[in-house]
Amino acid sequence: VVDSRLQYFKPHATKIEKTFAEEISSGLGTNSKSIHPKFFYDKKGSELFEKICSVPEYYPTRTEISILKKLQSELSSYLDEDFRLVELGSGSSTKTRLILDFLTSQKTLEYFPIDISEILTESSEELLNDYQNLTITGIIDTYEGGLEFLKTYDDKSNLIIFLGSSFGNFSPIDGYKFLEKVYATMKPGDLFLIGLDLVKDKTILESAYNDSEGVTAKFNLNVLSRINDELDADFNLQNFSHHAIYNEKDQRIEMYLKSLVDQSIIISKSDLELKLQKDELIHTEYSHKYRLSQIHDLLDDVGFELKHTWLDDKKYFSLTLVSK
Ligand code: AVI
Repeated sequence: VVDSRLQYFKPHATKIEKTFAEEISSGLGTNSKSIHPKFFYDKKGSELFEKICSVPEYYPTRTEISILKKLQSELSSYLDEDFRLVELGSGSSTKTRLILDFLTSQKTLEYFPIDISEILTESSEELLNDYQNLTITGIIDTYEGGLEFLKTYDDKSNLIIFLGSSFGNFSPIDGYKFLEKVYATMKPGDLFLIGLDLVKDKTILESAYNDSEGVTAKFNLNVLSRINDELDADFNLQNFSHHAIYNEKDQRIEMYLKSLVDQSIIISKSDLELKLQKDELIHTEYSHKYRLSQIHDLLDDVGFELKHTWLDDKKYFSLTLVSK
């Protein structure tokens, strides 16, 4: 029964694998060294991210959940009779359950999760067991690849959701291009729901990315283990530390891996010998925080029509619904 309700597509599998070695080579083979945050999410990294979501200091997940609970009933009034739910960066789909709870209560829903991590297959099977009124087309790909694939389905309208402030991990330029891509994929009447973290006190922000259990540190360092395993490299994780600070001017958490010694690392599959000095930083992530007016201006600039913004009581996090 489950099988007939589930299918997977990996539209650009070979391209994704090739890109890893190349992107590591170009990111680390320059003076200002960086590793793109999309590479955090191997199986172990995705599991660590799930753990981050429940550490006490990391407020975004539980805050977004509290808002999703509020908007459940209100969202229905914006939706067509028949539509498809598309999720960008679905991960474990935990938060999606809050939306599925009410969208599948009356009729069958088609769900298209898009995620670069294989975690998608596990979460899809769990969802099908828990929701009878659900069919799933899982797309294992980048956001862009998944959106491209979605374009080939023009039978019904789409509600595209992008939760967790994952948008904040883009650089401003890439973020803008991404929104343009979402907009271009949408048909008139399609809806886009985006969850974004808001600017707040620096101490709250820095604690969220420096949790006392050290889960964020493990998550950050895990990308080096991944490079060791997949690209035949010899990073010694003991020689690095996690470093996360809030840059008030640019409104973003900046996450780095700091080299604790002078060292040289071989990354065989990227054809690279990486030399690092003591205290040198490898940039691994930006996590931008927004003011409400900036969110509205940004979405408006791309061409979206604003429908509604929901907030929590402390105004820590936002969910904004727009249409094309
Ligand atoms: C996935 N993304 C929105 C998380 C964030 O808060 O930027 C990733 C993360 N990095 C460290 N903690 C969480």
